[in-house]
Amino acid sequence: MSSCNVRSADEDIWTRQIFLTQLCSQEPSKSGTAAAVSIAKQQPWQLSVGSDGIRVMMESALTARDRVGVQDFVLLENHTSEVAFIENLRKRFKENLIYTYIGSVLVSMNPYKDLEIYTKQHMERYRGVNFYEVSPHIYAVADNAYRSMRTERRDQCILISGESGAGKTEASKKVLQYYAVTCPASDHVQTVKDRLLQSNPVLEAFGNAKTLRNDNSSRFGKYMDIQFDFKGAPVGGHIINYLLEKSRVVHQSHGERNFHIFYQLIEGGEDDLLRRLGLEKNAQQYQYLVKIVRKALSVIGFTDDEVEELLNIIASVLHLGNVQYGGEDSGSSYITTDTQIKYLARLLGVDGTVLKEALTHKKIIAKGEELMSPLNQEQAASARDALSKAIYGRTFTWLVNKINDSLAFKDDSFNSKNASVIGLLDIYGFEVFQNNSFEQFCINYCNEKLQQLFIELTLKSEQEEYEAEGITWEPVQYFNNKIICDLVEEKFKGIISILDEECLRPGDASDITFLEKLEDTVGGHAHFVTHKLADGKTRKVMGREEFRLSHYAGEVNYNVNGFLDKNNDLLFRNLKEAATQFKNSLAKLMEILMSKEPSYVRCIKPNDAKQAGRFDEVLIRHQVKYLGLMENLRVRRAGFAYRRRYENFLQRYKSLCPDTWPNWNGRLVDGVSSLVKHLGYKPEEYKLGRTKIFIRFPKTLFATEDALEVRKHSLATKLQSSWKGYR
Ligand code: AD9
Ligand code: MG
Repeated sequence: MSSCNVRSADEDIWTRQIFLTQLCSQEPSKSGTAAAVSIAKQQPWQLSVGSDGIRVMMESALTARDRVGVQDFVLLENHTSEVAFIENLRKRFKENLIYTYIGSVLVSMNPYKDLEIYTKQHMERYRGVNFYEVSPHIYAVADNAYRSMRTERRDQCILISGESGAGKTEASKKVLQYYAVTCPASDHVQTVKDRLLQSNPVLEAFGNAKTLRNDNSSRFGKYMDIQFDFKGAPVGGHIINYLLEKSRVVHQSHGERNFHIFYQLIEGGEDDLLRRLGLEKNAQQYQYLVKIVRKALSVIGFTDDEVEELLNIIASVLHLGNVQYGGEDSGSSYITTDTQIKYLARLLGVDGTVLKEALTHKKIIAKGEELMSPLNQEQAASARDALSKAIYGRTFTWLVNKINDSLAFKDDSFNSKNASVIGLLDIYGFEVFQNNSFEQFCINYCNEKLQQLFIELTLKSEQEEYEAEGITWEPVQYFNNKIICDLVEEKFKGIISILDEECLRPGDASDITFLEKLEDTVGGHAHFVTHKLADGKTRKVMGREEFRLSHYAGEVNYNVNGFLDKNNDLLFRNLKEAATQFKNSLAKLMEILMSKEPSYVRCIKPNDAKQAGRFDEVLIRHQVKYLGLMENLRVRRAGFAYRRRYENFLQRYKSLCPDTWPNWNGRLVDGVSSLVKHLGYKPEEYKLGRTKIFIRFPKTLFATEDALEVRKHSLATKLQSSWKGYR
């Protein structure tokens, strides 16, 4: 009995196919077993061939396709059927096959458990190997982007999208790890690799938190450039961060937590450190984590003093949170927690009296003179919160800048402008909560922009490919979410412009007047709804402080409470930089991404319970819908389901035609042409482009695959007899 040491059914089917293809391309005169053994020796996988082995392998290769589904959705028989799409996902998920392609787009299901598919051996398997010759994997995407960058000298970007908890951050870490292990290294490069890798635990400690949807939710968006030199070694990096959810510092919804670093510090800080910071220990649980973060900070190049400073600031924010107020009869406020002020003054290096005044008064300018006007209890508490948020936000920016300094290109002999770049985008996923505020509005707007980019670029590149190959095709209808992007960002008439205008307007501007302005300006828009109906009546199902946007991913009700304050940060009033700044930085990001060749990873969350093995069909169908996967598939299939370069096609199927077997020496296109004619392809079933064959229907390809199996079967029977003879 033969055994084939494979790790999954998916790999099984592919390794078998590759094995058999190679077997068929051996010289016919060579003994079958000798051929099989020599092939097995060249493979990374273990293969032992027994007397009835080859026959068994082939039978299972055919049935495996039914069991594990297709590894590229374009090969689905019924490509317009959502049911078939979901069924394929389900089959594969059950077999722990979390990756599936739509052409070159990778669909990734979060397994919620550790799979043995990220080992060094796996990395090696994907290194320099053709996309289609190995089973789908995030490493294949990483490797493909790397090789395109090297061979075509074109900057690349890998765009990872999906809702909160779908696996974006994990995917981006896998990509980074892949480059760290497989790219060439020298001493300097090793330092860069270490720093790139260590930037993750640091940013996650300060920028991630437990939410209802994800225990390690990124509360900021991240775009990271990895720079490579002409040898393909990573020599630098740069991170751009987007909109940290600062409000989490002072408020967390029920069941959610503050940023990880606070717990790591309190629960894992050494006793004398906590004493210095005026903090009390809680538990031992995080001892390990705070050490990881400290180690990571030191790898990145933070000095001990800088780490201490950073922890001082984190402790200050904790102390600020404990500052309490009392109220005077006059309406002004005073601080009741003097110990906190004592620690704060020391940690922040400011005078206690000045700090107290700053936390209970605001500066106003009257008749050209600066005066301190007292705040009432409520105002003082929000000034305190605003200070906490501002300190934390600025610290985060400082941290990112420090990481960027440490990742910056140091080698004078090489100009960073000559570096090739792979960008990695891991941005917060689309969010719908019970109560959605300004933060969700920005996050979901960002997702709209990315979806638009996806639609434009997938369509564009598909069209470009047909054009380059000289193939005509019919464009596909799809929902273009530009209409929603415009609703949010259009100059003067868009939601952001109206919000900015209200922030700038002196007098009685409030969240409610903002909502009223929205109703006046965009009230008739097909994707915008409030409680007010066109005939003046009210829509009962909606609150009076809400507006609803019909996003491409679903409907979200936003509560306008706090929109003005958050847009126009209370403490550092800089009216030109508010949601507009976010809008501009997103526009810049789109520019960066457009200038690169994109690869896509579309992450899907299998259930809301964060559990392994649970396939929640309703939830998954919703994501398939809003990620536009069916549209993506339709576009991919609009012309042709399958395409392959002539040399690869010929190599795989040449044994099926006497003209091309064992070798074809003429022009590749002529070889392919003879081959498909011999196979009986009808003219409407395929087209020959400049470098590739395009096949319209999967069934044509399956028939060819089956023919290949049959041929191998008969060859195997012959081999089996010779195997017996050999023994
Ligand atoms: V958010 O928008 O930042 O809230 P992400 O980033 O999409 O979200 P994340 O990558 O953090 O989600 O994944 C959530 C959790 O799912 C991880 O903490 C892991 O426990 C789990 N996960 C995700 N991908 C994998 C994987 N490939 N293998 C195993 C995974 N577990
Ligand atoms: Mg994340």
